[in-house]
Amino acid sequence: PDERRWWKEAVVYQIYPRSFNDSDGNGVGDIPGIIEKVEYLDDLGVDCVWLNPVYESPGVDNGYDISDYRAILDEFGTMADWEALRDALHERDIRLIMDLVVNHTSDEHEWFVKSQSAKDSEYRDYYWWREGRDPDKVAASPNRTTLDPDDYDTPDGVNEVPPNDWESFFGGPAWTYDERTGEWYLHLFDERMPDVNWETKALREEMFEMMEWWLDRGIDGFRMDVINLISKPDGLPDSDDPTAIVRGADKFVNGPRIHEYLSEIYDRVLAGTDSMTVGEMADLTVKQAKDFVGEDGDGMSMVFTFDHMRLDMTDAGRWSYHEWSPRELKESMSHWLEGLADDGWNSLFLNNHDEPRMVSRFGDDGEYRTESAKLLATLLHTLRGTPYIYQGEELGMTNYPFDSLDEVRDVDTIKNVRAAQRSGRLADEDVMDLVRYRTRDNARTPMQWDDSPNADFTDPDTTPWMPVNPNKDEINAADARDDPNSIWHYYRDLISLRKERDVLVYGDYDLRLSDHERLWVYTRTLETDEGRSDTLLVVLNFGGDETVFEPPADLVGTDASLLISNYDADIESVEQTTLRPWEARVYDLA
Ligand code: ISL
Repeated sequence: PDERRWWKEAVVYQIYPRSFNDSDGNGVGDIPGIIEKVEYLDDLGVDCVWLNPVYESPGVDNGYDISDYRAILDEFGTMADWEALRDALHERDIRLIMDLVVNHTSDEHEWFVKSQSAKDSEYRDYYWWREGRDPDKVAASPNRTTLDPDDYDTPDGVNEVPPNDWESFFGGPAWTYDERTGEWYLHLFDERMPDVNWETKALREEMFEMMEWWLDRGIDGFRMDVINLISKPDGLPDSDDPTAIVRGADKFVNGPRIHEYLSEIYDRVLAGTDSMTVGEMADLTVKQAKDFVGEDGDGMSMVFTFDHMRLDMTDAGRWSYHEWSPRELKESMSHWLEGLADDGWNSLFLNNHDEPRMVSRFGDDGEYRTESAKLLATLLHTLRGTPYIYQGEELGMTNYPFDSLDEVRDVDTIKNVRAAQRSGRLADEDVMDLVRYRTRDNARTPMQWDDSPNADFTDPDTTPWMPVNPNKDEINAADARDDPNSIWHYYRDLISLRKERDVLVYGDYDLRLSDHERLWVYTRTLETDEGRSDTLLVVLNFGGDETVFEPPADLVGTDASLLISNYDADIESVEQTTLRPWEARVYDLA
């Protein structure tokens, strides 16, 4: 049964601070810049901000490489600025959740500096250090690693291969040789982002204290970065699937002690607080998700999962392309909605700072940009779960027209493209098409506030850290707020509807016409305390063609009004009708 919780009713707005608003004209967004825009967030009506990492960091992965968990990156401001942001949000009843990155730190974190210094350092086991292997023995073993020797450096005279065959998410081996002690350390991401060792009790204690420290500073919860990677199996065995996209995933995703660690986090830090926790977890089944977020789970509020973000890839992973279909999207998301209907809670998103812009990927960023952006918004705000808006989504911001790899800043893109080219999985002539389509930098171009030279993200004379999309003349917040028919106003209406109608939050989701190739049709139903039932019917025409909607027989003729739509229509009842390109309708059957 549905317990009321603030985070179920909330709409979350995700801020990538580097690209949001620059207050001091150095080309990089900052915390005072966010404060200037709190009123904007309040006008839009969002209830909670998820702030991407703002901690001290050398910036190898834009802040996901943390060198001090309790300090704010200079470029972004001071702790006093952060406190002022927290207060400005709270004054407007907007909550604040922080990114929690505890699978790895920066190599500049003092724990790693000490850990690296000597084998007998008391910090040695804060990370994963292992001896290398003898290449001849590895060559003879059945799980022979296929790691490319060009991918890792060992000094002259050191004839070793990495301790196991695991790969990094950014391409190449998950191990780097360190000359200081002649051992290798594990990193599932960049080599400058070593994985911490959760087996070490002292490390766990440090993490719990750090989380408490932030909660004491008045935050409302955490978005937990790659949280299902933190448990590694004993002995760090080779992968059983040498052909996997990221080799070793079968061993380090949802590792053996993951539930122990998360329950410990809950018991030690979160129990008794009203915090929201959202676990970023790729490679998860519905059944596994329940063990994290279900009634008998580890106490997390919700999961961020990625099945629907894989529909446009082949088995070769992110650096491949596969034509997705609306029906596959409907099936994939419905699988999660139905799977967690009675136990657990979903996050609703179609883009974030790691993904292309949703209107370019799942909508139409040309002729029907406005209509399709509104349709996707209708979907996200009328499904059962917590909607996440990624900055600029509410303007219908699009992918960036990258011309060459030189314009790309993202370490993940650069390394993976290089690895895919080297292994022959990606042909040179396909590189730029795929980069334009897929790079995480699509999400990281500056927020488009108006049509001035740098879109008012930074001073007109400054070169911003990422180029501003040239379409800022047509797509920007100032124009959108002046136009009552804009995507921005549509989001605002959707957000306020969720506050008026409990059925949008707590209502059951029932998929109708499930076999339809282009229409996504569902009802949301909530039995009210007075014994009435509140029902909405959502009809989405996924594509640029007109489509005939034949309502399910039991609904034909039902009295209805139009609650919200991206087109005008006079509705008195549910009838057969021809839907226009990307038309989205929410019928109120009350
Ligand atoms: O970007 C990806 C595909 O969407 C993934 O490979 C991504 O790295 C993975 O989803 C984990 O993401 C999180 O942790 C990374 C960081 O680079 C991402 O920005 C973050 O969201 C390492 O901390």
